[in-house]
Amino acid sequence: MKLKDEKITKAIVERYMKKFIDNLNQDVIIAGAGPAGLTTAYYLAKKGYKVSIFERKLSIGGGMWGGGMMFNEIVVGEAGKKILDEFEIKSVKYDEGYYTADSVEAISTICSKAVKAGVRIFNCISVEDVMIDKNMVCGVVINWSSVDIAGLHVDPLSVRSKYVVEATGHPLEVLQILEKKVEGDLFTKTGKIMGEKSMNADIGEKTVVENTKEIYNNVYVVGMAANAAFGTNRMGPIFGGMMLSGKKLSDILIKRLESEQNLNSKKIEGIVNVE
Ligand code: 48F
Repeated sequence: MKLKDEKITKAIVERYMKKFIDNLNQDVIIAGAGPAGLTTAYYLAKKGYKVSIFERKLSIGGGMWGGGMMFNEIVVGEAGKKILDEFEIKSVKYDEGYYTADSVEAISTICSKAVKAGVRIFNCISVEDVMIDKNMVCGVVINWSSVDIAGLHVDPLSVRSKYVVEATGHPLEVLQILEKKVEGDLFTKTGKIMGEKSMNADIGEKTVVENTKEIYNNVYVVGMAANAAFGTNRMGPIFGGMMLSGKKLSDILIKRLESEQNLNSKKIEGIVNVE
């Protein structure tokens, strides 16, 4: 059989378009495919929810590939090790409460399991704004990252979702936009983004899980973005907190999505007044 070049093109374009169109109305959209966003997405997809991630870069994985200062090993604590075990990522005990893993194995496995669980990852696409209806965030505005990099004046497209997750890490790209555009305050002590504090692994690892929560109507922060939003410390190349934050957020969102489903079925059965 002679391969036809134009058929290869048609296959790619048609299949991509189908994938894109099938993902225009999601349960959850995540901005950023770092370890926190990917872990959140994995647990949600495993429960059967429609989740997609938009990632600015060509490669997914955020800051995990490089371990610490490009020494490609990561450190996790006891709780983080349990998540590595769940993902079947090999870890080695270094000392009491310290485990190490190969960062390449860690992030490639998390990504692979997330995709196999049903997460749709759209790389090379940046989230540049959110959609808001009556003070409720209801989706994101996206564009090719290359449009932004080239400084082209090209209008974006939008994708709807019940919930939006800010997982862009240190720069808090989505929240920075949200802060400027929303009426009223963010759900922080000051009503504004509080900003990341300096490195302290012990505090940062604990607070990243505490800070994983809703920060504006239908918008949740996860991973490093959670600490940067709520004004606590960065933690450097210890990654258990990122995965634990993702796991916590998936639990919160699963509960919220389930209670919404229950309410909808009661409406259909006429138990609850639709008004
Ligand atoms: O930075 P990143 O890895 O965030 P994370 O998942 O993990 C943080 C750790 O890597 C590390 C740390 C803790 O150990 O301090 O830094 O919280 O991943 C964020 C991803 O978001 C992408 C970015 O390219 C990266 O892959 N990103 C950033 N802005 C946008 C975006 C945007 N506007 N749209 C889409 N993706």
